[in-house]
Formats: sequence, structure tokens, C-alpha cells
Amino acid sequence: MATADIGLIGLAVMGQNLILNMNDHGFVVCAYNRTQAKVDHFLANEAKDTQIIGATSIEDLCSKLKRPRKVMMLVKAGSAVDSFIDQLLPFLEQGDIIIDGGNSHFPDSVRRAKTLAEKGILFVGSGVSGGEEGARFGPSLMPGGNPQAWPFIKPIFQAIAAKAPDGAPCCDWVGEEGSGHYVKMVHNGIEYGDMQLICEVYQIMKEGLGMSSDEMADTFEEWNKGKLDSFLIEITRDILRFKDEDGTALVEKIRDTAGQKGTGKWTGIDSLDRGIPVSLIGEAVYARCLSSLKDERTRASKILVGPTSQTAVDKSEFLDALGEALYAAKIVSYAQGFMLMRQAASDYGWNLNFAGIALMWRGGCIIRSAFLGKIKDAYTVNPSLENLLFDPFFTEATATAQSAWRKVIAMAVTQGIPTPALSTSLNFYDGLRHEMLPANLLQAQRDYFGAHTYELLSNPGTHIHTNWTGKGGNVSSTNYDA
Ligand code: 2AM
Repeated sequence: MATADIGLIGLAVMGQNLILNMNDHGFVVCAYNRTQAKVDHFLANEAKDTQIIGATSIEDLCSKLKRPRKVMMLVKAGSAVDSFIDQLLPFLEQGDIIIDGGNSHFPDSVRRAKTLAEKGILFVGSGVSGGEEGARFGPSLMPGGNPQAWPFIKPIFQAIAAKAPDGAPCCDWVGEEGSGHYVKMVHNGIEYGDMQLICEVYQIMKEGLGMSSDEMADTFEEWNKGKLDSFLIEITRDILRFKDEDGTALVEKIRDTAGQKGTGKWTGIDSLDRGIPVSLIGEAVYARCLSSLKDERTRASKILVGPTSQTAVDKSEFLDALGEALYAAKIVSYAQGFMLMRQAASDYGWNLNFAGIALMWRGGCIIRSAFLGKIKDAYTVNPSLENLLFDPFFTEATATAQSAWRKVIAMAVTQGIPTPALSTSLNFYDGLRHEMLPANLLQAQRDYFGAHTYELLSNPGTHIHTNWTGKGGNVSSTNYDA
């Protein structure tokens, strides 16, 4: 009998927790897993005394779902998703919905959305963020795909999603095809950026200002009460306060080599493919790469020379400046992330819901922060905002922060403290606000050695070649790109 509101395939922790979350909100879920024993175990334990039911096969699962059927998968990204789609198809009808809530790479979701649309099946690829805890008590959900699916899944998705402090669900429709997984990828890239910025600020506090872990924790605690209020600032405060058994800060004993699973790297690669300067995420990925060259750095630390003199700074004044610099850099990072999503929307013909995206990240996920409320406001007022930095609030915020931002980076550079993400944020800001960049010289160089041609400021669109040396021919290059 068709009694379940939704079917869920994949009973690893994320899948189980999402099922329990849906059950808490009154939805009947039918659970299925490749390894049947996990279904039996789940029903007899975690799902005991709930409305949750189980299925013994894909056919059994589909027979238990109300129409249009909604089947959500939380299985390993890649071939397992395609395999389940193939297994489901014989038992689905036109208008049924398949949701992939796993960590799929977005081009796969673009492909699946297209193929399934041809068969009359509505595909949704949803970013799910917030880890196991989020899945159980309120994740950030980023669903994109066939828009016809949204009205049917909206009640379930918005019920189980995290809620922003004003009560709004951290889930809205993202856009078409693979846009849900795309936005999740950018979210992860931004997470890399936010974390790296905080780490650079920590190094400045420790090395540049000689602060103790407790003093640093106090500063993060203060910052968390103002415009920097966010999950990452909050956990940084707690980490800095955490003492090992010997009473000293545990964080100082941790080997300084960062791992990565690759989603930040995907954002960086995608930005290069699209020609959008998402430099802060790029630097955040490279910073992890440099950190993992621990042995080489250890050797370099004994060979390469840094500055010897120290600049004297007023600590409390400088800490205020540091907070401003962090805030400005974060604005630039989000501006870059939204530039990238805007370009992807244009490349794929997606109607991305930018205000909704900011709202979805407002709670439930690692990058949740008060600041995202301001981004939501900016895109609500102007959904086709060209650049986040053009919104009056952010124009003003960067203008106010800029002298402090410059002071902090100048101090770090003078003292030899690495600040790749903080520095690139200011470089980007200065680059963006220059009507004239030195690419005129670059074009001349390219034309000089490769006859690549250039345009004149006074006549864009017309390509000219100059014989710079008086030697060689006047032929321009069409097949060599430098
Ligand atoms: P399993 O319990 O049968 O291993 C996370 O690994 C989830 O993805 C689990 O539910 C797991 O099922 C499922 N999974 C991983 N690889 C799979 C595959 N190739 N085919 C089907 N399910 C798979």
C-alpha cells in the first residue's frame, strides 16, 4: 500500500539522520539500502517506535510511495547514483521525483537532470550541508533541478531544514539542472576561504602581537558579538580556550599540515575554467598545499631569511583594525563567490536565486553567519545585482574598513607574516576599482612577440597589429595563444 511520503535510499549516517529528521516532522519515510541488513538494523534500533517503514527491494520501495513518488538518495557519489537511477526507472511513472542528496559533482547532476527530463522524471540535485548533526536536527539544503519538482518536495525540505534566527528555513529553490550541487560546491569553497582568513588572523595575533591563546579567545569572543558573528568565529574561540591535560592550549600541539577532500579545489578549478577571479578561495587551497609541505618548510625556515626589525603597534588599536580587515576580506570572498555563481548561471542558462542562496547558508552549515543576512538583503533589493560590492551596504562597509585593512596587511608584510588570503582580498578590491589596469602593456607584449593584436581604447572591437621592431612581417597570429 502506498503510505510513505518519501523514500530514502542509503542508510549511512547522513541518510539515517535525515530520515529521523523527516520522521520528527511528521513525514512517513520508507528506508532502503543496498545492504538489506542495514535496513533491518535501522528499523530495530534507531527507527524503533517511529513511523518509519522499510523496503526489501527497489520495487517494494516504489510500491510504498504516494504519488508523485519522491525518492531521495544519500549514497556514495559517482556510479552508485547512476546505478540506483537505472534500478528505479522501471518502477517510476511520469512526474515522479528522484532527489540526489549526496556529494555529487555538479556536471553529473546536469547530465542526470537532462536525461531524466527526457523520460518525464523530475530530477533534483540537492546540496546538503551541516554534517551529521545538521542532517539530524536541521541542515542547510540547496535543492536545484527540475523546477516542477519543487512544490512537491518544498514542504518536506523546508520543514527539516535549519532555521535562521528569524525563523526562515535555510532551504529554498536554487535553480535549474545541477545548480543545487554547484552552489554546494561554491559553499564549500567559501568555507575554505573563511577558515583560511581566520587562520591568518590567528597567526598575526600570535606572531605579530605575541598574544596568548586565552587573549586570542577573548578577542574572538568579542568579535562574535558584533558584525563578525558566525559559527567559525565561535568555534575558533572555543578551540583557542581548550586546554590539554597539562593545562596548555591543545591547538598549539597540533601538526600544522592541512588536509583537504577536494571541494575547495573544485571551486578553484571551476573559477579558472570560467575566467572568474575567485582568488581568495584559490589562495585558501594553495595555503593548505603549502602547509602540507612541512618537511620542505622546516628546511626553508633554516635557510631563507625574513625581516629582522619589528614594527611597534598599539595592540588594542591594532586588534580593532584586524577585525575590520577580516570583515572586509570576507566581503570580498563572498563577492567573488557570487561572481562565480553569476557566471555559471549565465553559462548554463540557470535562473539562480541569489537571495535564497544567502538565506540557505544563513543557518545549518559551517559558514553560517549574521553577515549572510546582509547579502540576502542586497539580492532581495536587487536580484540582478552585478557585484555584491556595488550594493550600498557593502560599498560603505569596505570603504570604512579599507584603511584598517591596508594597515593590517602592511604590518604583516613588514613583519614577514604570510597572509595570502587577506592580501589577495585587498589586491582584488584594488584591481576591481581600477578603471585602468596594466593589461594595455600586456597586450602590447603579446602583440610584440606573438602578433596577437590589440584593441585601442578609442576603438574597441577592432583588432590591430603593430610591427614593433620594424623587422618581420605584419601578419597577425591566430593560432598561438599566450
Ligand atoms: P551499503 O550500506 O550497501 O554499503 C554510503 O556509503 C551509502 O552509499 C551506503 O548506504 C552504501 O550502501 C551506499 N553505496 C556505496 N556504494 C554503493 C554502490 N556501488 N551501490 C549501491 N550503494 C552504494
